[in-house]
Amino acid sequence: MRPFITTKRKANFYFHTILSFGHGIVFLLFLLFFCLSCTAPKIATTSNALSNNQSPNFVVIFTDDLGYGDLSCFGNPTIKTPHLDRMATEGQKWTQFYVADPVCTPSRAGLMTGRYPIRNGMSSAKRVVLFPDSAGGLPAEEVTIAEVLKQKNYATAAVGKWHLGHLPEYLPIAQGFDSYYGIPYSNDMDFVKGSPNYRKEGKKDPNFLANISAYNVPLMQDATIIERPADQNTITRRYTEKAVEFIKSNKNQPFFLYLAHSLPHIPLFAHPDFIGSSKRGIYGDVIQEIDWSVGQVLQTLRDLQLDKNTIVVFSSDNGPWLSFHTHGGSAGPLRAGKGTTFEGGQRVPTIFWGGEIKPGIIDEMGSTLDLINTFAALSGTSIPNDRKMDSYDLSPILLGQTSKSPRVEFHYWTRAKLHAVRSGKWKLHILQREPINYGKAVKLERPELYDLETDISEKYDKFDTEPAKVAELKAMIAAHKADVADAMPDNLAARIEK
Ligand SMILES: [Ca+2]
Repeated sequence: MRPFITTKRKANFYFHTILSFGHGIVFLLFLLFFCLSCTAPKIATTSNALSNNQSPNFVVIFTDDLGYGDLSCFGNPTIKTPHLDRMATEGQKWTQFYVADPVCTPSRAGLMTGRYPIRNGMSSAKRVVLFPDSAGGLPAEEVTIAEVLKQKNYATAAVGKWHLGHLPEYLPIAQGFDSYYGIPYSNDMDFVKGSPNYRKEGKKDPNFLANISAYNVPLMQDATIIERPADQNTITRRYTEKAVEFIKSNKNQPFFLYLAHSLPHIPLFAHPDFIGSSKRGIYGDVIQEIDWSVGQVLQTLRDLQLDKNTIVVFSSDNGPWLSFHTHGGSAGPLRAGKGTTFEGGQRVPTIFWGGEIKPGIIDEMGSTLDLINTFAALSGTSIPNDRKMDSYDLSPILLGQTSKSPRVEFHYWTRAKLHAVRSGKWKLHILQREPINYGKAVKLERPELYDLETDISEKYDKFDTEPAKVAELKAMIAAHKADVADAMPDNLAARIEK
């Protein structure tokens, strides 16, 4: 097995620090860290792993632009998601789960590394996400979930949308994945000039279907383009087949599958079997096909008797793209959507399933940032300790050993700016981007304070009546800004020179 640290310049990763015995203080700090990390979570984890006599498998099913209100089990009345509903009943449904940024690239960088994108160079004031003319990607020195799990020789596969760099040195196979099958950036990129305007046509017809030739997006196997334009009508089905094939061929060893659907990001496409299957137009058809796909993955795990030893997470990379009207999703009761730091942009429908997870509805805070630490705890691997991490171990709450999440705060970043902070039930906004799409961010003349427990829709500003809370959250913002002052420079904005 390829030792992951040497696959690229992973300078100063944790073992280096651990072995620096000459540096007494560092070693003492390590001992302290080690002792602290040996409390409840690690013990629990070990027993879980031992009961199955094998490290648990992990599957992350990540959708693109799916809103908080788009699944039946999160309240949608016209989209049917029986497989996800069953998954939520058998597992844990998390109602306050956040992504690291309200758009694709930085959100994915947060999930993969457990670090706010401002730290890892994937947040930029100049560009929102990576594009086909981008020269950059997730820096090589960042440590991904796949690389963490490679400490225990996990088989790893990325299937679907990547969007952390399409050049060879940034693709999944350079970031700890054994294989990659999917489209390297968004499915609306490489637009062919002269094709119908999706925004215009989609507003007229909830069932409008683009021609796949309007988007010259490549489908890749590892670092090779195998189809262009990708046939997006069959893409969800083919991702599913690849995912099932990977699980079957690795059933006898620990594996990590990252299945990142490129839908329901516009343009919307579904297999003919699903066209017209919902009352919600093509958007609903797309979600129902993704639901079918989830069912295929979970049934494969049951059939192979891997369900008790596999943790599956379902989530979305950001909120719904509201400017596409019926072709965008719904944030349910949450305010605004994709591109904003209101709840609709960053709170996503999330389900954990499998293994020893205790079924229930969790109204505590969690984040995709926490997956790397949680998976490390459950697998007995380590996350980097030579850099600042923003990841909490959620395994004690997943396993029912506690009802409290270790995450009690969240910082809302986008485009290299801190917009808001949440502590407990309180959220303070200092910057806002207007509700739909990518309008200019506005610095508020005075902050706005919302109680997210009694006011989930961020409607009733409590700034005037809670001065002490405002002061406390302002102090948190100042402390967090100071803490990220040593962040990596913008690695997202560089363009390929022509
Ligand atoms: Ca997205």
